Amino acid sequence: MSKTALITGVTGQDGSYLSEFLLAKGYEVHGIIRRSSVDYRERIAHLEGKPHFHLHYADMSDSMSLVKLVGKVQPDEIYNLAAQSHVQVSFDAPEFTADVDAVGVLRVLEAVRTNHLEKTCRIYQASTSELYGKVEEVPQSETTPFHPYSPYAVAKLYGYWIIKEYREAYNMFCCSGILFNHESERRGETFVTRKITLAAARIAHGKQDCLYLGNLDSLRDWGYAKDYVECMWLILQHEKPEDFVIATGIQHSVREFATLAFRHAGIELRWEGEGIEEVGVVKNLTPSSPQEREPGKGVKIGDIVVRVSPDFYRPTDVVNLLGDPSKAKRELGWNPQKTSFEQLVQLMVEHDMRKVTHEHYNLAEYLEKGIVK
Ligand code: NAP
Ligand code: G4F
Repeated sequence: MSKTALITGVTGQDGSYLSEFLLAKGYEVHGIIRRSSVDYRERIAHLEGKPHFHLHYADMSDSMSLVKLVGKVQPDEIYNLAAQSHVQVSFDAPEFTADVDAVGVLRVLEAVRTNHLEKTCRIYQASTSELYGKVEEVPQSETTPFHPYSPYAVAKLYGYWIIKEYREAYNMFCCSGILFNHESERRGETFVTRKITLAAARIAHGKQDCLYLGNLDSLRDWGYAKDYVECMWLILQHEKPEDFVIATGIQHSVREFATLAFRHAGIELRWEGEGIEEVGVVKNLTPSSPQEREPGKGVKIGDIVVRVSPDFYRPTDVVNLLGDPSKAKRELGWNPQKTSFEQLVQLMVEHDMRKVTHEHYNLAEYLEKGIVK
């Protein structure tokens, strides 16, 4: 008998990879989409129409839609990935963030209880390393105290605790994956990694002059999203409901990410100045770089291609995330370093080099044809 999964946030980076993963395992996959004036479903368009993939309209801020849908689908597993997931945006829209990211979790749990599925339905909650916020120890593990440091993190903290509460109060199989940053070619374009890889590709091809970033010193433990969705599934297959840190155990700064991304785009950078005055200058162009192939087009040695802008500073910023994935390694048998940092940056840059040069680039079509993984 195949299992039935319901994914909230199916149109997002993780939702699209998880859908592919579960379909490959033989699941019947149901996803929640929300009404929008434009259809923005390019990450899952290649799955639409497949016999075991189904989409339904609902919204995390609408309990009735969730109750009805859970009753209709009768899922064995729910993956609650839906969220206003951008930390900086949460400072501008804190109430919406709390409604979706905090109360939304409660609505999912209550939808399961209302439909009397609490004994059979397992629930995965997309918790986050942002819970550690103003970190109290490095590296962070399942026992590190939380210190949320943004409206997003505070909302996610409620999600974490309400999951734990329902596990203890009602004996439900509900768990948090405390995931550290994970990126991919499908990452939203305003998160720092994707913003950098797209800009490096555009700058290399003479389509953008300069990239403006915020805190270059910020440290993150970056992994590959495609590797991380496997863990979401493993957490729900574990014999008992528990929370797990999912991370690589390796840390890099935003500056290091940018240096490597530009290098893959054929631009060697050197950094000059400090703080708001810091700039990334073109030190060298590698022989295979687009500029070398098309003389006169694109950047030159000595050009400033990265600048710091206070627009991208946050009122409070989380600056030292490093996860300890020992428990996931030991108890789930998960390999935290399947895709290295270097491979991750390379695959994102290669993808964005193709995106900026192919006039008719279409993610949905490329996923369908297997050109983008
Ligand atoms: P993402 O790409 O931003 O996707 C978020 C998803 O949530 C989208 O499908 C979005 O739908 C949906 N959503 C937002 N508000 C909704 C609402 N009111 N009702 C229904 N759906 C709604 O995020 P992601 O990177 O895949 O992350 C998945 C989850 O993991 C999120 O909860 C995030 O907070 C958490 N997380 C992510 C990371 C990471 O590094 N990626 C790390 C730790 C935790 P639309 O397409 O309609 O906007
Ligand atoms: O890429 P970011 O926006 O990701 P952030 O804030 O770490 O959040 C992501 O990861 C969390 C897991 O820890 C998830 F829960 C969350 O949903 C999301 O997926 O920023 C990373 C760092 C920050 O310190 C930020 O200040 O990069 C710094 N940064 C520097 N310049 C920038 C920029 N961030 C963005 N988005 N844009 C910049 O120009």
